[in-house]
Parts: sequence; C-alpha cells; structure tokens
Amino acid sequence: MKKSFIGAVLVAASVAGGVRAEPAAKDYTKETPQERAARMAWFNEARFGLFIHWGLYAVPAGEWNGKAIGGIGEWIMNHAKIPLAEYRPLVQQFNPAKYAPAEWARVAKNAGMRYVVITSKHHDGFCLWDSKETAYDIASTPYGRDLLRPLADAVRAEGMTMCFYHSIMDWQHPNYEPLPSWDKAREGHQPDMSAYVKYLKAQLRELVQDYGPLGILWFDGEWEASWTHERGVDLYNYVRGLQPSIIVNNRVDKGRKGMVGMNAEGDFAGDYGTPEQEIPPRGFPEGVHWESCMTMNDTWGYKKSDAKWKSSQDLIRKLADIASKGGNFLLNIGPKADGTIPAESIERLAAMGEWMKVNGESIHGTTATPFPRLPFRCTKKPGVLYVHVFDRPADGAVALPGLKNAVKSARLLAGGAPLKVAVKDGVATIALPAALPDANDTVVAVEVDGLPEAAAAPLGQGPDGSIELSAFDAKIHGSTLKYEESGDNLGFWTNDRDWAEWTFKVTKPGTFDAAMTVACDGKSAGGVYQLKLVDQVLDGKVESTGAWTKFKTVSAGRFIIAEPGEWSLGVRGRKAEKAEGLMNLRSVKLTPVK
Ligand code: H79
Repeated sequence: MKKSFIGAVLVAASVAGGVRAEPAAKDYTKETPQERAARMAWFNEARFGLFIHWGLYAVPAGEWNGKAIGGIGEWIMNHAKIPLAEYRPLVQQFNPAKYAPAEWARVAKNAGMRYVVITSKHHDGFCLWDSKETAYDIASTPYGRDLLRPLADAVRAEGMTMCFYHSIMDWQHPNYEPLPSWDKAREGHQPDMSAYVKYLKAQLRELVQDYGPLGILWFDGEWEASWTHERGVDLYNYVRGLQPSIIVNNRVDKGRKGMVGMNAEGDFAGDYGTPEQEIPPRGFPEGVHWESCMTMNDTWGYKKSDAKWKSSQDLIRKLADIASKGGNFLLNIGPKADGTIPAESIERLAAMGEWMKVNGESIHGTTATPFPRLPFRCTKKPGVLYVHVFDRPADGAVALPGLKNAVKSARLLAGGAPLKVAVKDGVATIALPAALPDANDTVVAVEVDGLPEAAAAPLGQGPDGSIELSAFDAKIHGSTLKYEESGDNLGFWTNDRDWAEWTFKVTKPGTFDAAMTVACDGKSAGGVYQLKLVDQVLDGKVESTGAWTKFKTVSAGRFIIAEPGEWSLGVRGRKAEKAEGLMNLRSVKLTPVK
C-alpha cells in the first residue's frame, strides 16, 4: 500500500484483521494418514522446485557504504548492522524494470521444475506485493507494481504450482519483538507480539485469498524466543483454515533441529522437514516428507561478489541423490535489483533442464531407493528401478544384490540402448557400455515386475570372506562426529570421547588384516586412535595424507575372529589434540589372512 513513510513511524498493524470473518477454529494437525497423503501428493510427484530470494537487499548486493559485507546477501541489514532508518530508503532505489516473470517461469519449467517458491517477505520485512497492511512494499518503490501477481499467473500458465516464502521474523515491523539488536535506538517501537501476529495473519490472508490456491506456505525465522509452539500451531491452523489443501513447512512451529531441518521428537505442526544447505545422509521412513533447499553459490539474495558457484554436474547429482532418498530439491536463484537472473544461474538451470529432458522420469513421481546400501543412487516407480550411475565402476557393471523383483530388461534413458542383464547366485548384474553417455549421471532404467523391493542386507562377509565397514553404516556415538555425505566419510571428530561402531555377522571365522581408509591434513596429524574388537585392541597414530579430502588406505594390524556369530568393532579417538579433528574415516576393511 502506497503512502508516505520515509522518516515517519509506521503503525500499520492497527488495521490488521480486516473486515472478513476469521476462519472457524479447527485442528488441522489431526488428519488421517490418507488425508495427509492426498494433500502431499503433488509435492511428492514434483521433486524439484525453484526458490527465489528477491527483495531490497538485491540493491546493495552485498556492499554497504563501499564495503563488502560478509555472509548471505539477504541478511545484509543484520550483518552490516543497518538501522531501519538507513535501510528503508532502499525502497526508492528498487526499480526492477527488466523483470520478466513469464521468462522466469519458463526458465524454471525448462529446468524440469514443478513449483516456484518466492519470498513474499523476507526477514527485512519488505513486501513484494501491494499489501493493505503496510506501506513498506512494492507499491512504494519507483517500480510501483505488484511483483507477485504476474509471476503467479506465469507459473500457473507453465503448469507449475505457485508458493510463497513468508518470514515470521521481521526486522521492520513496529510491534515485532525482539527489536533488532543493532537498532536499539529505533523510535516508535512498541513490542507487542499479538499485534504483530494479527499483521502476519492479515498478510497471509491476502496472499492465500488473493493469490491462491497456493501450493506451499514456506515459513522461516521461527527460531526467536518470541515465536512459541502455541503460536506455531495457531498459525498452522489459521492458514489451513484459509485453504485446507495448503502445505506448510515445519518452520511454522518450533520443532526444527537446526540446519538439519527435520523435527525433533514431539508433537509439532508442519507438514515437512526443511534441511537447509544440506542433504540428509540417509533417507527417512516412508511418509516423512522433506525438501532440501540450497543455493547455487553461497548466498540466497543476490550478492555481486559471490562467485562460488556449484557446477551443473554437482547440482544434477544432488537432485538425483535427494530423489534417491525420497526428498525434494528446492534450488535457489537470487535475481538482481534490475529484475534479471544472474547468467550463472540461468546456465545451470539450462544444463539441469537438458539432463531432465532425457532423465526426468527418473525424478518426477519416483520414490526412494529400495536398497539399504549400494554405491549407486536409485529411484523407483511401480515396474521400474532407476539406477543413477555417477562414475563408471572399474568392472563396468551394476550389481543389484538383494533385489527381490525379477528383472525383465535394462536400458539407458540416454539413447535407449538395451543393456545386458546377467543373473548369478540370485544377483542381477547389468553391464554398462564402455563409455557412459552422460558424465553428470547416466540413468539405467531397469524394468521389473511390480514395485522394486530389496531385502534388508545385514553387514557381513563378502564372497571372498572380507568385511567392509563403511562410514555410511557406522553407528555414531558422541556429539561432534558425523557422517559427511560429500566425502562419504566420518568427520568432525573433534571430541575424544566420540566413537563409531559397526555390528556385523561372521560366517567364516579366522585371522583378519584390518585396514583403514582415512584422510588427515598435515596440521592435524598425530592423533591417536584405537580399534577395538570386543577385547582385542589395536592402537594407531594418524599420519598426514596431505589433505582432509585425500584418502589413503593404511594397515591397522590384525584381529582374530574365533567363531561365527555377531561381532562388533569400534573406532575411538584417544588423543585428538589438534583442533580440526582426529581424522576423516571412510571405511575399515577386514580381509581374511590366507
Ligand atoms: O532464507 C534463507 C536464509 O536467509 C534463511 N533461510 C534460508 C532459506 C536463513 N536464516 N538464517 N539462516 C539462514 C542461518 C541462521 C541460522 C541460525 Fe539457527 C538461526 C542459527 C541460529 C539461529 C536455526 C536455528 C538454525 C540453527 C538454529
């Protein structure tokens, strides 16, 4: 809503609530699994969406008073400690004359995306539509026109679903609390959360009723103490009341466990988990919905200095990895203040689109891999298993141990060439061509009877009697130690008391050589570890491998496994005096001594 406000104190919340009646109170958190599954169906089918962070912060683009400001671009008001009185005049500079919503929608559609989530309001409080509740919005800019309506129309015209990100935290609103720590002298601030919640609800009513039906309301900034579980449940029910079919992320409530994004145990509102800038190392049980949101460089809102772009290959593999774990990928762009999308983002979306044109059926409408562990990412649909091959294995073959379905045929999605399937000892093996047609991710479609299913494979001895204990299969005890997807290793081993454990089945006992595949940089080498197999102990010292990402296999000694049965091996840190951690551990292998 346009009105003069520079230098004036905004008390916009007074009109909150409007004249329309509040929706009847109903507890939408109590829903049958069937109702929930029906509501989530399009989200699961979609798998891939576009996140758009756009607002006033695109104007400074990471610089303030001629200085580069660290951190994510949309947080510049916080990171540069800019008082509202100095930030607010950005409104006069926001004039995205080159804004082309139809093109934005086309870019998303061509990338293979099925939904778009744009910041109707980020933490700075500025609104991208002409809100009746505030003058701190697009109507007050030189551009003066609603940004959301034409995008919503274009997104729907492309057959995609329109969604909004709406920040709960608000650094501008006169009633929001706490008042930003860097702006304590701000005049006219009257902390009053219930007045703020009225404002929030009135705005959400505008968004849902005037721009709906929406796919998702994506809340954020819920972590401040002023936002409570009760407010979260109330807001969840409020927006479901406005549109019962709407999907609401878990940041509406207080359940989120940090950047991991999934909920802690407990009765929290919200339909799905929101890992931020990370991919959960394992999937989740069926019926747990989640979406990893991620940037292509290091910032959400446009920042001109940020050149740390992920490669297209990395992004394609991340999409496949996420789909293989049953999640969605919400990939971000941060448009510039002139209304254009950075060329680097366009290029990456185009490359992903090329891949999706050929391989999209292995993403859309699929569910998670049936395999508990496999070197390959897999997705599935009734009648077909999609094997995502990132790098050609040395033996040129894809083995599918434990697959319960009979394999009928296999072919490459790229080009459609049929592949030879051999079945030996009940294990189907597919022969790959000498050169993979797609260096990003070559997808093999394996035709099977029914929905692909695999037996839970307990850890045990391979055909040669060896036992491979990989980081992925470790049970982690401790506080800092964790599985790192990027290197397929255990890392962040900064606490001496943390340890990793594997339990496995031995059928052919004997004497075994133990070898560890580890990495450690020069500065942190010298830590002491201990391998323990029940009462047998091997001590060792971590040597430098040159870098945290450079893995080497080192001998650790010998164990005697006297009898068949279940055995358990632990690796403990004994002395990780150096700051960055004991070691990165990728695997422990026990090889029978001939
Ligand atoms: O909109 C983008 C970012 O601006 C926003 N979320 C994405 C989608 C974002 N907000 N904060 N951060 C990113 C990083 C801040 C994280 C922290 Fe916390 C907030 C650390 C402590 C409070 C939440 C609660 C995460 C860890 C604990």
